Amino acid sequence: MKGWFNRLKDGLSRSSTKLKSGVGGLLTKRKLDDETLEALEEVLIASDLGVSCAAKLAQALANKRFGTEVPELEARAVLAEAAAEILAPVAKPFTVDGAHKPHVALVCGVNGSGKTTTIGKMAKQLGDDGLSVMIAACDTFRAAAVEQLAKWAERAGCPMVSGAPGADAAGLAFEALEKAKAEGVDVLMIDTAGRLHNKTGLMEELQKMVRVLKKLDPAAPHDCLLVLEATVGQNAHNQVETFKEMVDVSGLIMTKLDGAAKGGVVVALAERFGLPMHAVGVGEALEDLRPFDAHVFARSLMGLED
Ligand SMILES: Nc1nc2c(ncn2[C@@H]2O[C@H](COP(=O)(O)OP(=O)(O)OP(=O)(O)O)[C@@H](O)[C@H]2O)c(=O)[nH]1
Ligand SMILES: [Mg+2]
Repeated sequence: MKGWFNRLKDGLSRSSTKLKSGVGGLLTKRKLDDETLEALEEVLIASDLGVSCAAKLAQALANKRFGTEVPELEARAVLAEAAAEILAPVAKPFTVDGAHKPHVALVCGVNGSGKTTTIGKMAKQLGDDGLSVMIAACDTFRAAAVEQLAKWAERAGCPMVSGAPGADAAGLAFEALEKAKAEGVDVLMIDTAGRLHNKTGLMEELQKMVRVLKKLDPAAPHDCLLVLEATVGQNAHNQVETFKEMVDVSGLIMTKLDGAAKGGVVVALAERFGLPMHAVGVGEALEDLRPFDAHVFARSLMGLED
């Protein structure tokens, strides 16, 4: 099996290829001047890093090498270092607080962002770490959702609580927490229906789930994870804002970094929201979701070796 660094690097290859050719094209046989720096910022913005991060990264390069000819590889190394600095404060793995029995993680996000798959992968990984996990299939909206989650629960070897199609999601979340408490489970992961920000009904349902969980444990949910897919690029900003208005988003998970040249958005989100980035996904397999590492991510994004 390839190491995680290679998986991430391969996954991010669309993003890094774009950055590599952009940066390389600018720096060949010319000194780093204001014009080049401005063009560099544009390349970074086009790679979804956002205006503010692009300026920071370009400034980092200017500080080191203004007025000199910079070999492309060195330039990318400096940019990666500056990106890693922005990412470092948000690189916090998902942790389970043993004081909570169970630690409740509510997982939300727009349609198809990767919530169910991510829960499956996390359940398996947490189980492998020796924790007992229970999954609540509170996506009662989509008929095939329970079946999909059941497959993951089986793979992870953990119990799943589900209800009839169309059942009240909040009621089911309540039942699941009751059961998880009674059984002394370590972690309860709650899958929810994908929602679009314009569907107020579904958004309100999410708030209702939070309210109902608090009846059994005033501190629950202890985590509210927002799953984002990288393919949406800049739209991820809107998604974070919308969900933050509805629930107390405690951390992010970014999936599908393999599917888009938009990996730079992770840096922009880190800078703008400062929310923990718990994990990143670069594929559909179990081992394709891993804790987020600032250095490794930044180097991979810039197409560099570890
Ligand atoms: N390439 C790639 N595909 C992924 C990744 N994560 C999830 N997927 C795929 O994306 C599709 C949607 O994932 P789901 O987990 O069903 O997404 P969801 O958010 O639960 O979707 P809804 O419940 O319909 O809102 C599935 O085919 C997953 O296998 C990833 O990191 N990379
Ligand atoms: Mg789902």
